[in-house]
This record gives sequence, C-alpha cells and structure tokens, in this order.
Amino acid sequence: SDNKTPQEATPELGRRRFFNTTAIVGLTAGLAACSDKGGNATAPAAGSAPAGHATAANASHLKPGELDSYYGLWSGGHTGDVRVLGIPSGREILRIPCFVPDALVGWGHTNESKKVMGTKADGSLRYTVADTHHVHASYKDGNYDGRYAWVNDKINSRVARIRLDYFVCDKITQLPNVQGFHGIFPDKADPVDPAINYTTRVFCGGEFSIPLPNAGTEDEKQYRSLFSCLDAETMEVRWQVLLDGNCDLVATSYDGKLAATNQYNTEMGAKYEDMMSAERDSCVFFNIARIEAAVKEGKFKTIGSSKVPVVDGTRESNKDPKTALTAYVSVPKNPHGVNASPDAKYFICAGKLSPTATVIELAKVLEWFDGKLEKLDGAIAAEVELGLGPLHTAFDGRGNAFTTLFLDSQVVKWNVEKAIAFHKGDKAAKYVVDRIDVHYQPGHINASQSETKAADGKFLAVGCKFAKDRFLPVGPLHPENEQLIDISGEKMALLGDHPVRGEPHDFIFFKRDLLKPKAVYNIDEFPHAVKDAKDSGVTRNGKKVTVKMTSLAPAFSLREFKVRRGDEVTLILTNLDKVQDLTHGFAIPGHNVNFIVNPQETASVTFTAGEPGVYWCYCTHFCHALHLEMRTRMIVEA
Ligand code: CUK
Ligand code: CUA
Ligand code: CA
Repeated sequence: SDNKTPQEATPELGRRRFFNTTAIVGLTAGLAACSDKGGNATAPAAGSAPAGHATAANASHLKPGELDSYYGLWSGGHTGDVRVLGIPSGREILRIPCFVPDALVGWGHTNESKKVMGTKADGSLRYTVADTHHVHASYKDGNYDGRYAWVNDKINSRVARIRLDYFVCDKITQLPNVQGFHGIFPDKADPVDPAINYTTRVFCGGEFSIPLPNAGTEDEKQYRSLFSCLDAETMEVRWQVLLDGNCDLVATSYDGKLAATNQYNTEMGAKYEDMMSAERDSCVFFNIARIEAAVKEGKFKTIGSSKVPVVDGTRESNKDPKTALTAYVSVPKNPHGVNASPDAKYFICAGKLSPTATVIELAKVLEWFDGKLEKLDGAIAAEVELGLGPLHTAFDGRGNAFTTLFLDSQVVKWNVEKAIAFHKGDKAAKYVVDRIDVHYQPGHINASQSETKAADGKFLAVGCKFAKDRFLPVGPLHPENEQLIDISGEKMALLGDHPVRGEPHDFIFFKRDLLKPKAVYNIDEFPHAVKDAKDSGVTRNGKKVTVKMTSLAPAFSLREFKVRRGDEVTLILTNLDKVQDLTHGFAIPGHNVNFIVNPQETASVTFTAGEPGVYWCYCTHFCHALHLEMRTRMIVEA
C-alpha cells in the first residue's frame, strides 16, 4: 500500500499534509480515490488476505449449534431499528424496533408500542421515519452492566432506551430545541458521589445549529447548538448547555467528571465550504459537576416553551478556568469521532479533513479546570498523522488504537504511548504498528469490549460504508459490509465479510456473559394482562368494545367473538404459554391488524370494525403442529 506516514516512507507531502484552504480540491481528490477502489477491485488489495494466524482463520465460522462469544448491538441507520449480531459469526439474531414501525412484531401497531413511540391527538404515530446512528450501553464499574442500551434518532432528535433483559425499546424521549441529534454516550460514574460507579446520565450532542428559539432567522451566526443530559432512569431531560459551534459525537470519562463532543463547525457556517474554512476546530469538554451545581443555583435560562434548564457554555462566558463549565480544546480541521481509551487516560479525536488523530489527556483537562494548567491546549498529548480521512478509533486494551481511514479504505493500528513519545520529539518512536485494507470506505470501528476497562483485544469490527463487489450483485442497492478482523496478534488479519441491511453506523460488542436475557416475560409487567382464560370475553361501552383473549397453543381462548360495524374495538391478548420460544401472532383480515405476543406477554390493538361479515383471525407466528388451525372468528354484525 502507498499509505504511509512520514515515518514509514518518504512523505508524499501533497497527500499527507493537512488539507489547507483549498480543501475542497483535496476532498474531491480523496473521494475520487474511493471510486478507484471500486474500479480496480478485481485485483485483491494487498493486506486483505489473512496473514499469519492459522487459528484465527476459522474464528468467524462457528460450527452448527455453536454460540457466538460476543453480543453485538448495531444501529440500523435509517431503518430506525437496532440489530443484534452474534460475533464473531456476524449472524443477525434480532432486530429491535425503536423509532419506526415493524411488521414482524407489530411495533407501531399495538397500543403499547404506540405509547412508547409517541402519538398525535388522533392516535396516529407522530413519526414513522428515523435515522439511528449510535448505540451505547449502561455501565457499572467501567464495564457494561446489561441494564440498558440507548440509541439516537438524528432526524427527530429522539433517544430510545432498550431494556437488555427483554431486548425491547421501553422509552423514547424527544430533545427540545435540538436538530440533528447525533452523538450519544452514557456516563460511567457520578462526578461527585463515588458510590455511584454506574450510569445515571445520558449525554446527547445536537449537530445542527438553529435559532433558539427556532423563529426562522436566516442569519446563521445567530444559530446555536445544545448539548443535552438525560436522566438514565426517568429518561427526562435534566439540563442543556448552550455552545459556540456544533456538537457531534460524544465521549465520557470513567470517573464521571468529564464528557466531550467534537466540533467540526466551530465556524458556525451554513455551507460546507464555510464549515471547513478554519484550520482547527474543537473538542469541547463539559465539567459535569459544575454544570449541575450551576443548574442547582438557578444559573440558567429556558428556551421557548421548554422547561429544561439551559446553562451558558459559550466561549466568552467560560474564560476563567476556575468557574468554567466548558473547555474548548483545539483539534485540526473538522474532527470526527471522539473515543475514550480503556486505560481511562485519553480521549482521541480523529481529524477527518486532517490526516491526524489528537490525543487529549483527561488529567490535564481537569488541571486546567483547577487553574493549574496555563494553556488548555497543553492537554494535547499527541497529534500524529495516521492517513487520509481518519474517523473513529477503537482500542485493544494493550495500548494500541485502531482508527478507520475513510478515504484510504484502511484501518491503521497505532500505539498511543509511542505516538505521545513521537509528538514529544522522539522521532524514532514508531507509533504505526500495522495497516490493513478494508472494503470499502470504513466509518465506525469497534473492538471487543473496546469502550470498557475490560477491552480484550480479540476482534475488531469495521463498518464499511460501501460493499461494491464484495457480495453477489443485487441491483443498485448494495448492502453494507461489516468486516471482522482478528487483532489478537501484532498484525491484523481479515476474518470475514458480513453483508448487513443498510445502514448501520455505530456498534458495540461485548462478552456474552454480561447479559442475562429472559426468555419469558413477567406477566405482572402488563397492567392489562388477561391472566386467566376464564376472564376472556367481550364487553361493550356504547360504540367502544373491549375483547379480552388469551392464547395457549394451539388455541385462542375465544372460538369467536361478535362486534358491530363501526365499533371501536380494543383487543387485548395475553399469551399464557410459558414455554421459551412459543410466540403466537394475531392477524385480522381487512382490518390492518397483525402483531405477536411472546410467552407471558400482553399486547393490545385498537381498530374500527369494518363491513359486516366473517373474519378469520389467525395465528401468524408458527407455534405448533396445529398452527394453521389456531384461529378465532370475528363476526361483524350490521
Ligand atoms: S457518524 Cu457515521 S461514520 Cu453518524 Cu457515527 Cu462517523
Ligand atoms: Cu399460535 Cu401459530
Ligand atoms: Ca470546521
């Protein structure tokens, strides 16, 4: 490969230097390089063949019946869901609908899921589109604790929470006065109370700056972005911070004291050429304890009809380190991605339009807040060249970082302490350890347990944005290519390609024993549960009819039920089966009804009874040898 830092080869200055003010030309040239990769893709790229690692070569091929060793949670992009993948096999095991209706389970059709998703006054769903980017899970003692995961919807500024005992979305919150909500990350501890060494907050970065309140002014210099904090349990928005520049991705420190978001638009431009006009942007740090103290002391305002306290995090108001709520560390040109190292020492911010990664030392940022570090940029421990288009970084827990190079279609493995030594002047410190070609244009990257103190350095998953020629052609729409790389040795080895339905962005994967999912629901969690088949029946209140029913393979508790044309029918179904994997479905022809009930689950739907006639309601989810016979009749009378 021709992709070398100055250390590895004679520098090709034209390619390797920071993109300068003619950056648009540079960017265009870089993107042209993307299509080259597709054009000559028949020639296998050097480094793509698994080298060494005879044992690892089979690691992604599990024998029949063999279970994966890691759970992976993948965002679904604009399918609005979250996918559960087994790693290392890459098999998709489940899709968890969150923001968007799902026909398999009836998400967005049942009353229970509609309540989570949010409805308009007429009972219809407020939104049926979404764009999920980032999935992160709750922490305890620096590792995942298996309680929750959160995912963002960029389009409508929503946060969804997933319960990891049932793998279902149980709450969705919309952020006020935020557009283009992008980065999300839970905290890992409380900044003040050492007994709280687990997640109690979720931080959210607002990417698009807007007028606040949004009264439609055209002058973009008036636009601002907000950084939001949610309560992890109640999912209510606790506070927001007003910023100069935008927010993007989010990282949190292991001690709970700091959160940060990278800013690519410190210029506060409305056009991309304006957004990339400055040579340096920022990674802005938040002093969580001080922000919460300011909120307590009433030092906030509110915006528009929102009651959420908004503190002032702008540069002008936060010049004095001793009282500052925010600290803007400078980072080269349009950074993308900020990731916390598992040794809890650093945040790494990738340059995107600069070929560099910036290593920021958290202890120094805290020193600055204490008034003990003269210049904030003294917190920059290293700023080293990696390659073109660095985006996101993962870690192996052995001091190495892995950064995706979008334009180079590579992953670069580099040693953080050596990069720091190099930055300090030790030009013999060889910080780049290895490079591997990936296929193609990687965005997110993550290693097994990477974002925990238990990073284990076994596997690396790479979200390649373009699959091009890697799978059977299926017309113009290509899948994405999630590649798996063995990182257990010094050199990386490509293990496999996994096609995934568009369009995952971010993902995490962690040891399977961190989760204890339940195969059967607790019937008491459903307030409307029909706990006994004898409670089945039809009750009428004017035009409103309630039908209560249970399922127990291979029958529904009612053989038939009668309603009248135009009735508003609410049908409540409890699955009394207690056996693992015994799910039933319930469909009514002509009434747009179909949903499932898992063992001991209750779900309900509300619909208007149509034309008089007989409607065979049937089980849609294969459950029993008599699955086809599992039916009931809805008789609609005139
Ligand atoms: S962003 Cu997609 S490659 Cu939305 Cu996480 Cu970086
Ligand atoms: Cu019950 Cu199929
Ligand atoms: Ca910029």
